[in-house]
Order: sequence, then structure tokens, then C-alpha cells
Amino acid sequence: MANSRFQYVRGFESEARLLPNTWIVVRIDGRGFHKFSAKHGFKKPNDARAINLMNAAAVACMNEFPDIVMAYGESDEYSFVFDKRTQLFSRRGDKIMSSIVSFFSSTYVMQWPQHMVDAEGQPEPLVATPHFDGRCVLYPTLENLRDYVAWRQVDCHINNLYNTTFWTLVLKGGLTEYEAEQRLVGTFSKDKNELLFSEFGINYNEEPLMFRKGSVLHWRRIPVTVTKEGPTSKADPTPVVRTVTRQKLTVIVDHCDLLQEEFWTEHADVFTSSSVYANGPREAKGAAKGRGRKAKHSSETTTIVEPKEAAPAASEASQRKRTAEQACGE
Ligand code: DGT
Ligand code: MG
Ligand code: MG
Repeated sequence: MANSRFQYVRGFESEARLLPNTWIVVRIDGRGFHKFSAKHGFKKPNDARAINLMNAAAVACMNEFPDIVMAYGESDEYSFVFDKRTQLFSRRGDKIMSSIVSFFSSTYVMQWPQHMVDAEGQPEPLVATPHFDGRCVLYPTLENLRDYVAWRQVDCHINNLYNTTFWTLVLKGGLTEYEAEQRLVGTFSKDKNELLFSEFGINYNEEPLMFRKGSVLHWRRIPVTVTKEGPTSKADPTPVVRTVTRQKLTVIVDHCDLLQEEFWTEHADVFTSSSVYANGPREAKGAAKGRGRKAKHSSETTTIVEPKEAAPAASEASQRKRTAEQACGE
């Protein structure tokens, strides 16, 4: 199309590209979810249906944008970690962030009826418009990235322990919200643990991992067996039925402790830049070369892995060896 005299306005657009060779984290957060959760009667302090819906939307994002190597979610937020060398949208930050926010929000609405069901299995009506804000943050080193996700997981722990104690005092202890708040002023983690156990017989460490640790999404190769029917060879057209086992890259929803070494050791190939393209989640290497196409490996299936409890902290004095509970400074 020929340039019009209006064409010059295009020059006002900026296409800020994110610094190369840095981990891109897109963090999204539900806008006004305090009201949104109340309006839709989310269970307090945690509504497993709502968390599973967040997780399902995040799984869909990873399948849609396979350069995401991991994601971490808690409450109404999700952090998506893109491969350090991604060339998605030529690393245009606005485009990456807005695409994630938009895709996540739409999926959240689309999948609402499957997840937000009542005791009879009937979908709860969606009576407000869920929407999310987003930001891109860059981390230059793996240490920074690990500290970032540790920070979010520690935040999850602090909030969840507080909320669990607060709502137990209100719902089981009969305190008003004001009284419960006053009761918790100046308390540390050990005090809340003690209160839950001695007054309500609740062992906080036995609360579901999904609530205590949040959700960690990552890729794993899962063997899938398919049945195929076809001729044995060109010479012999007789159809035969064969079973073929393939390794399919699948998004796993886990609830592991990101302050422990285990997760990072298990995924060293993804997080070590030298081999990330050989063994990372994208079989389609083109994704990393800026073609921006959807990798063929993606699958809609979520495999819920029975989470392993965090191993006790080892004697090494490393910050990372500590669990989220220990790292919250209480
Ligand atoms: P914002 O992000 O500044 O627009 O404001 P909010 O209201 O979204 O605040 P935020 O993001 O700091 O806190 C998340 C809110 O969402 C918080 O009030 C608790 C609520 N929420 C998230 N998940 C659940 C849940 O499973 N159950 C209940 N009852 N509330 C939840
Ligand atoms: Mg929010
Ligand atoms: Mg939030």
C-alpha cells in the first residue's frame, strides 16, 4: 500500500526490545481479585477450584507459548519464565506481555465452567469480568531468576500461613475478622503453627501442598502409546495394527519447593544455557530462532504429579538449601 501523508505517525510508535540473553519473566496478577473472589464465593482461605482454574489457564499459556520454560503461580498471580534466548516477537516486551495477559484472561473465562462448579457439578455463574495486569521483568543470571521465584514462593508461604490461621480463628474459632486480626498482631510463624495445632488440632505442614507451596509448571517427557494401522511396506499392502510409544512433552503441574536444589538439578538442561536448545521444552528449535511458530510438541493434557515433600534442609549453609518456611525471616 502506498504511503499516505499520515504514514509519519507510525514513527511515534516505539518497539522496545528486551535485553538479549536475559530471562524474561512475565508476571500477571488478577485485578481487584479481593472483590472478584468475594463476589463469586471463593472458599476461604483457599478455593481449590479457583487455583485449578488458574493452573489450567497457565498450562494453556505454556502450550501456546512453548518458549516458556517454567511458570509459578499462587493466589491470583502467575509468573511465566521465558527461555533466556527466546526470540518470540523479536523480544518486543509489550507484545510478549500483552499476549500472555490476553491469552491467560480469555482461557480463564473459557475454562471457568469446567472448574468453578458447585457440589452438584453445576457451573457457578460468572458475574464479573476477570482481568489481569502484567509486567515484564528481566533477570540476567540464573541466581537472580532462582531468587525471584523463591521470593514469590516465600510470599505464598507467608500469606497462606497467615490466611489459614486468620480464617481458622474466624470460621472455627468464632472470632470476628477484627478480633482475629488483633489476635495475630506481632505473631511469628511458630506462633501461628502453635495456635493452629494447640487450639484447632491443625498441623499446618499437613495442609495441601498446592496451598502451601503454590504451583510450579514445567515440561516433562511422558511416554504415550498410540495404535497405528497401515501397510507393513510398499511391497506388502496388507494393513497391520502396530503400537508405537512416543515421548510427548507435557506440562506438569507440581507443588515442589523451589528453594531446594532438587527442581533445579532435575531441570539443569533447561536452565543451563549451553544445552538449553538441545534438551529444552521446544523440539521446534525454530521457536528460539525467532520464527515465532507454535511448537508441535504441545499438548492440552495436564498431568498432575503427586508432589514430593521437600527434603529436610541439608547442613550446607547455602541460602537455597533453606525451605520457604525458613526463608521468610520469622
Ligand atoms: P490488585 O491486584 O491490586 O488489583 O488487588 P487484588 O484485590 O487482586 O489484591 P491481591 O492481588 O494483592 O490479592 C489477591 C486477592 O485475591 C486476595 O484478596 C485474596 C484473593 N484470592 C485469591 N485466591 C483466592 C482463593 O482461593 N480464595 C479466596 N477466598 N480468595 C482468594
Ligand atoms: Mg490481584
Ligand atoms: Mg495478587
